[in-house]
Amino acid sequence: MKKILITGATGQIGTELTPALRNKFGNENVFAIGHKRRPDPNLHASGPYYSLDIRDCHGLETIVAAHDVDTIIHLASLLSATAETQPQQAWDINMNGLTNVLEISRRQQCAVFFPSSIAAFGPTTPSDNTPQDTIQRPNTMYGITKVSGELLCDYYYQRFGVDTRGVRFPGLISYKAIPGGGTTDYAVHIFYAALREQHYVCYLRPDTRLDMMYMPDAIAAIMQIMESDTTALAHRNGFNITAMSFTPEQLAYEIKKLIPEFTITYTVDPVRQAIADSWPRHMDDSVARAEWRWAPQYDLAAMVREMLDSLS
Ligand code: AKB
Repeated sequence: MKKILITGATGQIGTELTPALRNKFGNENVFAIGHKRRPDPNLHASGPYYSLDIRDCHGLETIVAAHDVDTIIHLASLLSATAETQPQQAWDINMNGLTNVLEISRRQQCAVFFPSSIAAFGPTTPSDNTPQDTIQRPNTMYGITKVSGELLCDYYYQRFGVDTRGVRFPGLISYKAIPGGGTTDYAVHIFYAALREQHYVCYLRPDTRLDMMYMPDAIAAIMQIMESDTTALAHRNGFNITAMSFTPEQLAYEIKKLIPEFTITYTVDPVRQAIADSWPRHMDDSVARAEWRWAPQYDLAAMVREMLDSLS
């Protein structure tokens, strides 16, 4: 990685990944692409920023070619809950965006990072210790675009030699950027509510267990897999990775240890609950640990402490 382009740079991951990559590779070598969301002023001021719809293949290729980009980190996509409200739009953005990135990478010889998700699994997948290679029959549009994306990335590697790599992210938790349109967003919103109102109304049932990860571990994972020796990789795309797995009830209990007056109640949203119920409760990420030494640093207690410290 020398010259890196990040799509979806104004989203939850991009807001933290862009400065991290700029620190490491130089501001002028990291090109941030955003679209609908207004960029953080630092993102805009610290290096090159372009506003572009990811479906604009010609516009994207012009930027890649003009700057000799060698790596594309493709983060732009609609998340699970939003995708259920506009499934055709989600297919268009998620799949045509990825197809553009892969075609440009084939022509311009770029490596590609594609984030898949726990959403690439479905209700018939074993939900405890979900294996790396298992049944993938998701029943959400977001999940369908994620499993299709994994397959398309594998195809571009096998057929055209494009250096594609990727992971299946769980819910990501960060104090720097608020997520939008996801099913796991509650695990970020709860901290703001705990500090402001000492109360949170959760849209998932108290016993809904899902995999989660604190953002510094997610950023480290992207850098690590993109810098790993490809000869050591038997898999390339869709590595299971997780750092912790908890229910809303367990997260609330951990927050209560530091804010004793905090309370939680539940008003279940049937759409997001059905999505969460179709996802694994806990993935087995031993293949990523073995192939490129994935090792998260944050557990539930450490993440809660840092989230509350940073937001107060
Ligand atoms: C979502 O909830 O849609 C995302 C994800 C798990 O991919 N955070």
